[in-house]
Amino acid sequence: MFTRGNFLSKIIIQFIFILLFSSVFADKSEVQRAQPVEMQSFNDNQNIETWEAPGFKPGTFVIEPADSKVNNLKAATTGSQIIIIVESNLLMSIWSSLSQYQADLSNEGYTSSIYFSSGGTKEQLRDTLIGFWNNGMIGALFIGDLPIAWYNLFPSEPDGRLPTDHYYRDLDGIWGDADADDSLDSHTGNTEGDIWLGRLLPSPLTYGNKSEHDLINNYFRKNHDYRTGELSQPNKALLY
Ligand SMILES: [Ca+2]
Ligand SMILES: [Ca+2]
Repeated sequence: MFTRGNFLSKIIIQFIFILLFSSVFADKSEVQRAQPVEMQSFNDNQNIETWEAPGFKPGTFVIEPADSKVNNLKAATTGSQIIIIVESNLLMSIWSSLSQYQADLSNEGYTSSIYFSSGGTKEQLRDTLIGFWNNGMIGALFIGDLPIAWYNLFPSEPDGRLPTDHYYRDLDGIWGDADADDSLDSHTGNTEGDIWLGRLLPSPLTYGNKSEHDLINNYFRKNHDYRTGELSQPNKALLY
């Protein structure tokens, strides 16, 4: 069952994840002087409505293999597959970073495929993931403005809605929306996560004059440096 306790723990884990990503987006100089206070201000500055994916424009759901646009991206074959889904508008601006990321994953024994997507609903995106999962996907990375799922944890409270990516991790559980207000309100069946999921969502962030693709490219540069031993994580953590 989707109890308040386990849901809250998942939400907290997800927000820690988001906060960690927010710190990795920054330049090295910014990370060196980053303090918990700065991370907190990132969270406080968010208008909860902006989590509706501000650049997201609902419309016809499109998802296609990226190699139809970018010819040096590799397609997954077999093995531990990772699926990377990129907002269509960002694809061409970050393709070299994606190519490096694929090479890094390959060096670690993973296969990966990149898709670009626009429009559609959370249900369509989750159905797509179910298809990938049935063909060996172990995890997925969302980049850019893709549909966000909301869960109405406390229906009687005005701010009872929270975004949750667990919707995209639990692919065989049953998610309900009894009052059809587009906010989930029940979660039953096999509620454990079936894949891992990461989301890089730079559109709510402001950092100097950096564009969304600047922030993503900087993130992947640091990701590559970390995977090749050029960059290490400090022995610090944010707990609350
Ligand atoms: Ca499950
Ligand atoms: Ca609902």
